[in-house]
Amino acid sequence: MDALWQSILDLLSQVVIPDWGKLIKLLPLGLAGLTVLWFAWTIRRFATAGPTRRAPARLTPIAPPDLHMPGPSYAPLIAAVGTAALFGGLVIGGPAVLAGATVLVLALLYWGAEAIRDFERMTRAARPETLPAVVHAGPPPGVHLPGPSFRPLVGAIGTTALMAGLVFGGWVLAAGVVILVATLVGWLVDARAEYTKTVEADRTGHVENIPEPGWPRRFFQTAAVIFVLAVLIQTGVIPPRGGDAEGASGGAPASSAPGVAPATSWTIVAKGIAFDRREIEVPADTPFTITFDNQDPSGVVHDVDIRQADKTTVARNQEVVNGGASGTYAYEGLPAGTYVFICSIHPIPQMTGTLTVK
Ligand SMILES: [Cu+2]
Repeated sequence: MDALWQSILDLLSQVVIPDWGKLIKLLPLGLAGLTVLWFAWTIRRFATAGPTRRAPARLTPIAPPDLHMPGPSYAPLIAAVGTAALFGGLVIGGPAVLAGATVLVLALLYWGAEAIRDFERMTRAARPETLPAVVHAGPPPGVHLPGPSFRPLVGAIGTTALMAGLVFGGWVLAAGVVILVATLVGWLVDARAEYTKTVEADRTGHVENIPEPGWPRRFFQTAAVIFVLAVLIQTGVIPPRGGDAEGASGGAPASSAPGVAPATSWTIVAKGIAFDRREIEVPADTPFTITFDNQDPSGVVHDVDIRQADKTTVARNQEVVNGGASGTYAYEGLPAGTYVFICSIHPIPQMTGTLTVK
């Protein structure tokens, strides 16, 4: 009897004190089963649903007479393929980007062509045989339109030159100011001429436009020459004072060069994008200094680097000094030999000198 009772208790304990760990593991399975059951039930409902519509059968849509419905088109599908190609290209990178972009552009062009064709067909259908001829010879009476003018275009170019001048400073800025001022003066001249015509109209009762301008070719040419010259001077390709500057500042040190005595401190002045001396001499393996005075306008920076005689291999590198400032460069000693000292910003003859180390 006891054994029977015990077996009943064991059986009940399975239900009363369940093994939660095992049951929780069954939860996803249970949910999946429920989902499958729900789908099965839904599919069955659809399969067995009878006709539920009581209204009359749906009519085939017919657009009202004035409305045009575009026909079916593959363009959106093709454009989607093109977009996918572009994104694929972006993922793969390299030439695939170009290929993807090409596919997309072609797809959009196709879409555009289709739309234009559609539009033209529609307008052709809607257009009456003859259009009413409404051709105005000019503006309505009482309205005066000024004639065409190149001033806004030229003004934009002048402003661009001025902005470039603000960025690069110095001579480019001067050129920008000159070009813009010339533009604005020309604009004022035009405005004055128009005003004169308006005053004249008080007498005659009719406003005449100032003569139609031709292409301002001479202005463009002059402005281009001024701007290019300024850029060349600014970059040091052309010395601002021409040949006489080279003769004055370049000739004198050259003639006194043989008399240069070795020293451990030197002073070099930079002016007009040129060094004032082109020969210095220092003792071998001895530190030396160069006091560098940049007398060019602010924004025109120079430095004094030391390079091997090939003018390319850097031996000692220095920071730049801004125009209007001066500084002292300290150099570590160099082995005996011939070097050049050079401005790395303007590696031109006027900013290159010989450094003899003895
Ligand atoms: Cu320089």
